Amino acid sequence: MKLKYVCPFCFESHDIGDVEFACEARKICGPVDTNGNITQPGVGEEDPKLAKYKGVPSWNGPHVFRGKKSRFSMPSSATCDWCKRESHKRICPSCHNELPSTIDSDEQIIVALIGTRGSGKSTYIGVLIHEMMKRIFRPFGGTFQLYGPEDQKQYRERFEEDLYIRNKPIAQTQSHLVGSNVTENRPILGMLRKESGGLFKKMQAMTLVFFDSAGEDWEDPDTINVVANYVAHSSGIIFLLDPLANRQVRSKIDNDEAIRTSGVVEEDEVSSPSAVLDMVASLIRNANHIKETEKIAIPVAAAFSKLDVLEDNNVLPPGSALSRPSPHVAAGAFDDNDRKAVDSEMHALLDTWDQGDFVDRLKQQYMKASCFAFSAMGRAPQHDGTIAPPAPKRIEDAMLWILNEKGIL
Ligand SMILES: Nc1nc2c(ncn2[C@@H]2O[C@H](COP(=O)(O)OP(=O)(O)OP(=O)(O)O)[C@@H](O)[C@H]2O)c(=O)[nH]1
Ligand SMILES: [Mg+2]
Ligand SMILES: [Zn+2]
Ligand SMILES: [Zn+2]
Repeated sequence: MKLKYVCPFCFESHDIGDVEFACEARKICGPVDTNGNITQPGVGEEDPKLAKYKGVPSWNGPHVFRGKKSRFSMPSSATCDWCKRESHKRICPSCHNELPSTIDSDEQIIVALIGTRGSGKSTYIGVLIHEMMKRIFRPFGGTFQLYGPEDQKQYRERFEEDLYIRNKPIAQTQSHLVGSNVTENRPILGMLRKESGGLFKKMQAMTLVFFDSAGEDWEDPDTINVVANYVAHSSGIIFLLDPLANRQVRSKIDNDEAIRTSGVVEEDEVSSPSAVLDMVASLIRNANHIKETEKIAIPVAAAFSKLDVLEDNNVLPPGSALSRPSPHVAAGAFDDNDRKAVDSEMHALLDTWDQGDFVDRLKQQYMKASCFAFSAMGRAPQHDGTIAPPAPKRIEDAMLWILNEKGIL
């Protein structure tokens, strides 16, 4: 039984019965006079919470009210105190976004994506969601769909149109918070449905929540609080690193063009991965009251992006495990031996790149951590900046590992 839930939009945690409702009869609803008659049907109500979330000065929405008090379950409907009509539209008491209808029943998996500017987060989410819808879960007896129309719209506008239609890289993600200005950066929700194994097959459904943070959010102590809740409540962390940010790696690559078009933000310009890793660990420790001496139980995948550039420029050792295609989907099962081979090869590479301390810190802070490498696009953008439709490599590995660690595959 769920006693708490985390809003997938603002990542605040609430008791299961702590929910508000928005009137569904907006056109006829309105404030009432002393006799209980509606005075101005359709005027709606100012909603400062939703306005704050969306980063706009004001927002006019439907009337918001509470239902009967309930401690151990979430009420499924409530009666509007203005128009007396029943509403099933449950909203988060903190941000007033409409909660998914499965919030009180299905498991929710927040996948926190962390990485400094230019590490490849937006491209990763854009291509991963596409691949999850088309291909990745099929051999596991599962399907993945975006949750609702707003998720579909946001996915199309922010990711799909650039990557798959206009064939250009995604623009730098804006921070949620610039000075005192908030801009909306709505997480994208998807539904993973899967038949459980065993004798009595049962349909499992879970909501996957992806939040595309801006690289800057992880560098600035002022903005970090925005993302603190999000990492603290995550089921898994995917920490993206751009190997090309490392000077040692760049010195091994003659192809300046590939480095230029791959949008590299050099290591001196952004916080070091180890520093971000430590900062994230202390955010999680503070929020979840975990002692310094204890390791954090959230699995962390340290995934190195832009693998295509390493491959095409002979940075990888001959016979490299990273160059092999990802085996999990073809096998219909998570191949842990392959995961271990990739992990140890990445450790060896990081040692030669003077980044061995990163792995040490990772293992010190987190109980379960593993290194991965992938390419979201499969190739560097052309010299005019355009990209061919993404042909990803090993993009599923980190995600499948986290789901496997959670016992979902
Ligand atoms: N070669 C290559 N380049 C890539 C790949 N994925 C992303 N890039 C390049 O990396 C740049 C940054 O990618 P983004 O996905 O925007 O990175 P981000 O982490 O979202 O960056 P911020 O939004 O600034 O935090 C893009 O302009 C791409 O050109 C890849 O798989 N291969
Ligand atoms: Mg981005
Ligand atoms: Zn909320
Ligand atoms: Zn009403």
